[in-house]
Amino acid sequence: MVLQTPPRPQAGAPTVLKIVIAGGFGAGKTTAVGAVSEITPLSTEEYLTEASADVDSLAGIEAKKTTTVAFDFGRLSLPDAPVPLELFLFGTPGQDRFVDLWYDLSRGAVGAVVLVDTRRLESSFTPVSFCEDIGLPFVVAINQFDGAHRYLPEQVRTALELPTSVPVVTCDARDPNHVAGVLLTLVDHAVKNASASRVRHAPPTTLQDA
Ligand SMILES: Nc1nc2c(ncn2[C@@H]2O[C@H](COP(=O)(O)OP(=O)(O)OP(=O)(O)O)[C@@H](O)[C@H]2O)c(=O)[nH]1
Ligand SMILES: [Mg+2]
Repeated sequence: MVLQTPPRPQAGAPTVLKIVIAGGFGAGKTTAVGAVSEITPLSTEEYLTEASADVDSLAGIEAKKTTTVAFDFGRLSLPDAPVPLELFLFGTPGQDRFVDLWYDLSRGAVGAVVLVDTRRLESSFTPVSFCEDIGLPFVVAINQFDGAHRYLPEQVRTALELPTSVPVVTCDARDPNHVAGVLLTLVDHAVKNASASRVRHAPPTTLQDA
């Protein structure tokens, strides 16, 4: 049997990165993937029913009719980024009970955007802890819903007990330019994180360093 080696990436070919769009129930994950995707996004929306009313609180998002039950998928090419990029976006389901899926969706990802709805900040704690626990670089993007109080990024950082190394930005998840900007912030953060960890784990260069 002849084993075929995979084709080498061609010079100038975009770097393909997998990115997770995380966040609490109703934070705007499906909206963000749909806003920025250049293909018709794959979504797995199901209607909310009375059966979930006790567990999936709609306080503040009473107009919400559906919820993601598996994942969202979208794709975004950024040929003009400093390094041409092709981003594969995977939106998670929001509820904590889907945490097994969060693990599956995060496999091989370079990082995550954690979308935050400040009216329901408590729903952001689990996705933030999840990223911290599995060592997935992440940025926090405050999705500024109409009528919601405008908290400063530093206030949200304090409330979520985030170190200064984690970027906190604001966005409107319905705006493709905003979402693309957040994604670039994440890629930049993930690259810096990877370089820092390479330096931390670099083998000693002299015996004295050992
Ligand atoms: N005003 C406003 N509405 C938004 C924004 N982002 C999302 N929405 C609305 O908020 C609702 C929830 O958005 P989704 O994108 O379904 O949220 P989600 O995080 O995917 O929700 P789950 O998958 O159920 O966890 C929808 O009705 C959106 O139209 C925003 O930036 N501003
Ligand atoms: Mg969704």
